[in-house]
Amino acid sequence: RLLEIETRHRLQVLGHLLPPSALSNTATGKTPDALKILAENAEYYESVGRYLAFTRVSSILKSLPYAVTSVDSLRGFPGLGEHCRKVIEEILEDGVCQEVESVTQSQRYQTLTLFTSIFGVGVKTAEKWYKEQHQTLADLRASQIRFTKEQQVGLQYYEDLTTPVTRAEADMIRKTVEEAVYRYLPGAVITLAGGFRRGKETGHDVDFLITHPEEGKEKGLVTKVIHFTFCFSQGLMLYSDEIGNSYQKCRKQETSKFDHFERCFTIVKLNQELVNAAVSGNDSREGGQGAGGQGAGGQGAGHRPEDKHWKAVRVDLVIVPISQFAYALLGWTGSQLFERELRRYAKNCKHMILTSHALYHPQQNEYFSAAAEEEIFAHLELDYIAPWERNA
Ligand code: DGT
Ligand code: MG
Repeated sequence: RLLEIETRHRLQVLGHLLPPSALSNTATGKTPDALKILAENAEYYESVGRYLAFTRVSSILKSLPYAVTSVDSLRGFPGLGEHCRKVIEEILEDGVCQEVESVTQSQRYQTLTLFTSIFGVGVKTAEKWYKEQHQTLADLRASQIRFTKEQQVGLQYYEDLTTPVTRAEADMIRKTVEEAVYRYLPGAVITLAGGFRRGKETGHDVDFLITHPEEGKEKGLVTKVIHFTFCFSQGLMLYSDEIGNSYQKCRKQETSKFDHFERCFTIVKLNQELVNAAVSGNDSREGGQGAGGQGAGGQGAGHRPEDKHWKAVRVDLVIVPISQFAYALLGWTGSQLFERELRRYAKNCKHMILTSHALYHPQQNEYFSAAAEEEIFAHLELDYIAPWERNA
């Protein structure tokens, strides 16, 4: 339940709890707190258990509406193991935790943090490159590595893709998506999900769910519509990876980690002049080209920065049949930790499997339909938790 507490108090709590060194760790442009650093480091050693243990405690601490001044006040906290206690105690006493300091100073941590921040690079690949003695983006660019298509664009637009996307930018992209979708599928419903739906002002990407009140009408939207209009015909698309719907109601799919919606992971050109104009209340758009508008053929971030009026932005488009929409909305609103905890609760406490498609009771072989998120919480016998309370 603590994970569900409103998180607007996070910074206040962190300011009390953590040393300036942890707060101002800008090695990778982030300011992760001490336990988050240990969580990341555990992830880099593929230790899922330790990653989750640190992440959960970190999230709980961030959500507390008061400052932590002694470890004793944390007695009885869910998931607070000996290791976390020691870290918190050391920080409270000395203002710094030696373990965290040595992790942040280690070359391995710094390199893996940098490499995993590249679009298309996971821990395994980052580790492999690190073992091959690469340490910087320049090393990678100068290497003989055969990059995947994702990694190529990840490196090409690295600066843009690691610059947070603002709400104004997300709104502008939404207009472009709407124009493309309504042209082919009037009556479609487009919903901004992910962190923006949780009230965050910035995100690393923009997530949209697209559905239609008449089930089946949404089929093929990605390939037939978005691909040819929103993307290539206007030269707005820098990268796209399309996947067809592969969902079938069956036990095997309900236990799969991934979802099976038709979707398109893209990187688009966002015209920043139009965003600036919209922000200053002077939206002079003509013809409605929200994203891009600079014509085809991106030169890559940083090519001629003074002439570059666009920004590469990651946009995920997920096409959802209306009967699964409530589940998709819940699954794609996040946060990732919130989703993980909710699914864990469903499994351990209710013996049900919750996915972005359905809620399923394997023993009773029963599916629970839901027309809105509220109904899913009711099926799980939980009070409704609003999106802005899901920032675990
Ligand atoms: P952000 O973009 O930095 O503001 O953070 P979020 O919370 O928007 O995170 P994001 O965009 O990675 O994902 C949004 C939610 O959607 C998150 O809870 C996890 C979920 N999600 C993302 N990718 C997938 C996927 O491939 N399959 C499923 N089932 N869920 C996903
Ligand atoms: Mg997102």
